[in-house]
Amino acid sequence: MFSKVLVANRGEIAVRVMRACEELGIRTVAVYSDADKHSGHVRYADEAYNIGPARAADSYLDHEAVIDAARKAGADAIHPGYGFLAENATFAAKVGESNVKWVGPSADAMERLGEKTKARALMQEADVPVVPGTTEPVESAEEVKEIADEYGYPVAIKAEGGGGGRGLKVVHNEEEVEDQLETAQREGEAYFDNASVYVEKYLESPRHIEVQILADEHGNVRHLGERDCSLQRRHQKVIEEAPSPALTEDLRERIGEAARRGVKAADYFNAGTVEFLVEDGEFFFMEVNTRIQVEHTVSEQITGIDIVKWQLRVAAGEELDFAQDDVEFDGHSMEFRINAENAANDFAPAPGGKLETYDPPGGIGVRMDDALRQGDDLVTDYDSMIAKLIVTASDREECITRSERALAEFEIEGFHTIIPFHRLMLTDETFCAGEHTTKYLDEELDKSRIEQAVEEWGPAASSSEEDDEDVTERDFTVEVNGKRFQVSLEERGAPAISVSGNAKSGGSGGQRPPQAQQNDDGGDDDVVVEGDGQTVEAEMQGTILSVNVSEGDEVSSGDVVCVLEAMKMENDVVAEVGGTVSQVLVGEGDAVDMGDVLVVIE
Ligand code: MV4
Repeated sequence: MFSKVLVANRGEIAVRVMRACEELGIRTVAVYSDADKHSGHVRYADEAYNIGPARAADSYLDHEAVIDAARKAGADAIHPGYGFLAENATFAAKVGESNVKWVGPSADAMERLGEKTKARALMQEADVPVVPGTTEPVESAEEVKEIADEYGYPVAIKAEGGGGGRGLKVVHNEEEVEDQLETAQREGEAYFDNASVYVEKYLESPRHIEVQILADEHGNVRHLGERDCSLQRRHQKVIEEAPSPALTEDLRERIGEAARRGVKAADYFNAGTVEFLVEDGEFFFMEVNTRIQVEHTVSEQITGIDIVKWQLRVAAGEELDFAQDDVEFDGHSMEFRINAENAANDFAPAPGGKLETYDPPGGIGVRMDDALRQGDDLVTDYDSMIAKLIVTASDREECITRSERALAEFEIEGFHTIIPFHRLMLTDETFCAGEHTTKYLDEELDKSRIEQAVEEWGPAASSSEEDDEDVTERDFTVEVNGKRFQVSLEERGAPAISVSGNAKSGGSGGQRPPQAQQNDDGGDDDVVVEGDGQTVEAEMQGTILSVNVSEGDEVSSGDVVCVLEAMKMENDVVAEVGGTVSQVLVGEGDAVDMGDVLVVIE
């Protein structure tokens, strides 16, 4: 086994890999850019090297800088995580040449599967169903039309180097062929330095199903079941789960075996993912991802197999020690990507900010993969995903209720996250029924429901709309007849005042600055209290059961002025100070809001 591994990545995946190293007794080396000087992966590692400026091209993507750090550290292997250099065959080859082990497939296998038409031909050869279409690049509009005539419109024109929806053009009729072909070629050239394109029959509403593979250098290939990643927004996955709610046992078995066959035919080793489109009970190969993926976690949860540890063992030459039949699937798991984005504003990434509160959930079935701590500054240079919540339970139904519980526990303050969006999905009929396809978020979900969810579960909406009105909100913990209540009091038209100076939480006689007070229920029974009397206020919403004082009465501190029924309990409202009752503003049976003035004592 290796003695020291450099992790050429950042954030949660760097920490994930280091955790596996830790358990295997391997020392860990972090690399970081100027933007990540204080990031979690640097904190976690045994040693760390600055590899350049914030710009990824000058740091995390700089081949020489990464290899140089490995040399300085004396690392014997490099794990690339996902993204950055993970699928760069040139870099993988360079690592090998520098006598450091690449924790991943061979550069040759990466190349074989990186070009889409090559991969399609290879899979077809291995008897893996591919989407009907070409296994050779096409050059002319005539060729596209011929294929479309054979399979029928719509067809997809895809860039050879494509991925993530870039360089994918859908053609609905003959008139669109010329333009779309040109666009696909142009995008392929611009994004992937490769103008070559090919054509497939376009499936209108497929599910995205991918199979996790582990393979060693001795010819053993195992699959760890499928993941369903159909819930995507603009080609970004948001929730992934295993197993898929859309597969029959028979389809599951066939798709898993097809993935094994394909990977075996490619002479592939290490971890990998074979992606499929599934529609009407049929599955079609789409592409292979030659790296660990963000959502590997859900496969780990239902199989109990540590995929990252196996990546390291396989790279060190070890043989997989379990047969396909030994892989047992147990329960259901969902991964929620916690992105710092505002779902109500087209998922705009947070502009930055400090993690003022970070209090992740715990308890049975809850796994957090993250790299941050409360107080950290948000690093927005690379990715908006700040953490992953992975929830596991005995079946999908329990997984959904457990996920609702876990997401409700999750407290993050300082910027928006997509937690409200996840909570919406867990109440969404289509998602809960497991009937969503890859089109669902972009084409079917009503946007106003997202806005509602953010309003309901997002960061307290107080600031922006109400700031100009001088609203001070103060939180109190009160015990009423031994029961604990958390209340927030809103004070309108008042200068900000500190809690310690003015809060009187026990009774209802909180002192206000000597100026006109106004309650804020917006109703027609607004009360203006003149002068500098002591107000007795309702400390929660409820109903007045009885009023025990009249105007002109003398009261002493501790006297009951009225009884308020709230939350099914009768609460005595007492005077905090003695004096003369100058105003009684409520009567028996009145409904009052928290903060309403009940009685004034001069
Ligand atoms: C397709 C397809 C339908 N038919 N190919 C999108 C990303 C790229 N890697 C492949 N993609 C698709 N290819 C054929 N022949 C539909 C998609 C697609 C999609 C696939 C997986 C997950 C989400 C998606 C959203 C839109 C389109």
